[in-house]
Amino acid sequence: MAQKQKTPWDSHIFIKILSILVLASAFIWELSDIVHFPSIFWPIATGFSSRVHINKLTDGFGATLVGLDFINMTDDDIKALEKIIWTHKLVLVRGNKMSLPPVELHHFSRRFGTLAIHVEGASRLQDFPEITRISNIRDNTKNTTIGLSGKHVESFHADLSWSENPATLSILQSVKKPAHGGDTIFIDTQAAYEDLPQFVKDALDGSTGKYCYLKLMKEIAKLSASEIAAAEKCAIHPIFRLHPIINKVGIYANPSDTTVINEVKDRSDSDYWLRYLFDHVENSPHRYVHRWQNNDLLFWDNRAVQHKATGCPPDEPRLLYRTLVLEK
Ligand SMILES: O=C(O)CCC(=O)C(=O)O
Repeated sequence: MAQKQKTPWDSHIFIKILSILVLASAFIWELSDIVHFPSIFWPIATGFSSRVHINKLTDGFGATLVGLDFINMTDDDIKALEKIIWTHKLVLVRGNKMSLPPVELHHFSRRFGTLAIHVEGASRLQDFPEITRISNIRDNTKNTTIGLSGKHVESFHADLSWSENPATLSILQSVKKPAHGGDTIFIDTQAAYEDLPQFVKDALDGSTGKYCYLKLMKEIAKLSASEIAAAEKCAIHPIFRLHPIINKVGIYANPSDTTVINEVKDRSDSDYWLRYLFDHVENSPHRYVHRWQNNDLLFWDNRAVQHKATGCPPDEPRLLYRTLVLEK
């Protein structure tokens, strides 16, 4: 009887060849730190025109970029960075030798779209009103802090969710970190949505919420009358938000701004569901706690994560600069 010819599939040669190729690629990629490969290969790996490495920040979400040169980025580099932010939801750039001066942060941020000017005038940088200070440093002449602090940043939120034109991308740079605390916690709200029981997803599917800036801010006396008038506006947004690029749903309702679920007729039922969602996000295991180093830059997608500051001792100065890229 004729014996069946042995094929590569039979002896698993194909699998072996594939494994060798994968190992070889990993080796070459590691080697690229030492050997200077022609720049033609860089865009294939990351989309950047210069050599940039991407590492994971947590098992679930977030990435660290090493080697990014903010000053000389091409338009394609900006697109590549955007893609990485939408994919990983949160991106850390660490190891910048110098602090990015406000003029560069402003210039760089504008390349992603229109920047917000925050409603709270006292927190704006004088020469660059699109840069907001986040800070506990006191301005004794005005009996306030020079930047947003406390309740403004210490409960989970998505930036500008109270506005009709909220922020898609936030860029936060650490200028002065306190000796203790001052961390920022991020929750992957798309993974948190996945964890919700099906009956909750069904019950709130398609619902919208009323998102108001003054939900917490009205307790804070440092706004001027005109700022209060401007800030009193509320916006309607979905409770669960579909990301238009990534096509995943995330929990957008947040304890900082969401006041009521419009389609739930009974106010106590609405309060119940909101408390349920806020607790679910607060206790979600899909989290990353960022311990700042000076000059760190963090980018995040407000359609995919919520964040809050942990606070720090009031006598330890903390200062960060933030820009927000608007959705439209
Ligand atoms: O201060 C922080 O750690 C977070 C800042 C914040 O909440 C924001 O930029 O919206």
